[in-house]
Amino acid sequence: MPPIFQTTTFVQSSPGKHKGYEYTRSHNPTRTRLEENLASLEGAKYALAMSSGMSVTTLTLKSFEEGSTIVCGDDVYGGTYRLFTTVLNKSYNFIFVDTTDSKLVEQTLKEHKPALLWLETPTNPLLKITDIKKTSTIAKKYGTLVMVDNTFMSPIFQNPLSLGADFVMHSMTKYINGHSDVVGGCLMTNSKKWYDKIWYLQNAIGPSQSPFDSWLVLRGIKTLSIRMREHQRNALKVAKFLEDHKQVERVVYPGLKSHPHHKLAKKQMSGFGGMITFFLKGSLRDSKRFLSTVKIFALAESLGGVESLIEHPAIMTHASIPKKVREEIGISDNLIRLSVGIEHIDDLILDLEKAFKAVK
Ligand code: P1T
Repeated sequence: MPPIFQTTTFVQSSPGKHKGYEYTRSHNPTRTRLEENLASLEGAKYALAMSSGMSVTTLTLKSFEEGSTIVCGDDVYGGTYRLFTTVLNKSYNFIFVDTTDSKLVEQTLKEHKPALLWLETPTNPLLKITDIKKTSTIAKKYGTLVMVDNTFMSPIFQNPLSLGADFVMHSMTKYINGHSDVVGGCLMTNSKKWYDKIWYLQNAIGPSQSPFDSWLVLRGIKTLSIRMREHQRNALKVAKFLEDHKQVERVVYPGLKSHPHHKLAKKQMSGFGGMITFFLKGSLRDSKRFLSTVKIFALAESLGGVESLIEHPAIMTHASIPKKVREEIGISDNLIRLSVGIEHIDDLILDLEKAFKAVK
């Protein structure tokens, strides 16, 4: 097993002459092991492991010249939206568009010639799917680089670099680690130039992943593939249960034929993942009642751990998006998001059944 190099610094043979490692903010052997593993999972040449998904987002953006234009999908994790619209908007111009509409993407790129196109696919929480290959081809025409936040699929079900993207990121907090005990993020790319730029910022600014957390993530990755298989197996059953339920207005799961991008999902992903979004028939009060009744689905932010989680995006993960914008894109008060874990399926269904009864 890889040892944890739980040290901040490394002895040098003579001043300025180190033996491969110098200081843990710059490099650490346990983190290097993790980064090699992450690169291999995404079929990338380079990977960086940082202390959160948000650090990866920040440093990637910071590696672009100030004043650059960034085009971003209109449905992204609330924290990404908050970072772009309240912090990084002082240095960059952001344009939000529905990236599932490739004509609209082409029009926007043609007009604004952005430096970067930021895609989340499937999106959080509406599970919209963007055609990575088609969009990356369009982006190349206009000299725009493409980032895909691949958190929801994990490297097991989708590999954006192979579809033409320039960068991939994950919140490792989610599926990659999988045990809800580490906050972390990673970036993968085939470009030495961009890897060097972003590593420089990681070292200069400081959000490098700690040795212990790197070790935990390495341990989590050992079961990533079987966890993803089980997440998906349970999620498909839960999605079908919800689709048949008369108290449900609509279910969104890429593995259902009713998903508007189901065909694209089948083409671009090798699985559908464990995330489900559904619209409960009823009011905000009913949603709250539902969320407070479930027991096996833990009411908490985050996703991708072995335990099932449930949450209310409008109040929780996406609260930093103004209500008007939320309503425009469809994050309504009766929208509930599930991260389906790997518990016994009967327990999960029974838990949801009880919550539906409580609302009735
Ligand atoms: O939480 P952190 O590791 O910093 O990752 C941020 C992040 C980035 N990208 C996506 C798609 C995400 O879902 C997240 C974090 N999301 C949640 C905490 C959540 O409950 O949706």
